[in-house]
This record gives sequence, structure tokens and C-alpha cells, in this order.
Amino acid sequence: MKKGEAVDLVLTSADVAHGLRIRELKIELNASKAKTAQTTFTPQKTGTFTGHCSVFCGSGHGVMTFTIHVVS
Ligand SMILES: [Cu+2]
Repeated sequence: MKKGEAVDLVLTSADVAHGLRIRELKIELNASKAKTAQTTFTPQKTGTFTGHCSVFCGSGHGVMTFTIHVVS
């Protein structure tokens, strides 16, 4: 992502409910079972941020992480 540039975040669940959360960037997006959720986000700071699934979704929940890089 680029600082100051809006991006559309789209989260689609193929099975149960999942959530996409990046605490440091105050992003929270929840997709219900087999549904899609969408939001627009404009990062205001650069850096590397770790996101997690925010809804307890099953045995793999603890390892559902991802990394976002925001550059200038
Ligand atoms: Cu989960």
C-alpha cells in the first residue's frame, strides 16, 4: 500500500465467518459465512504491519496472519 492512497479491502469467506484486523492501522473487517465484506482504507503511516483473523474460526485460527507493507 502507499501512504495516503485509498485502497479497497475485500474479504470473502469460502467457509465460516472470518475477520481481518490490523490493530495498529485500526482496520477491522468481518465476513460472515460464505459472504464478502468490503471497506476502503487510506493508510496514514508507513511501516510493516501484522494482521490477524479476528473471529475465532476453527483450528487454523491462530496461524491466520498476514503482513501489510505501507510505503511512502
Ligand atoms: Cu479466525
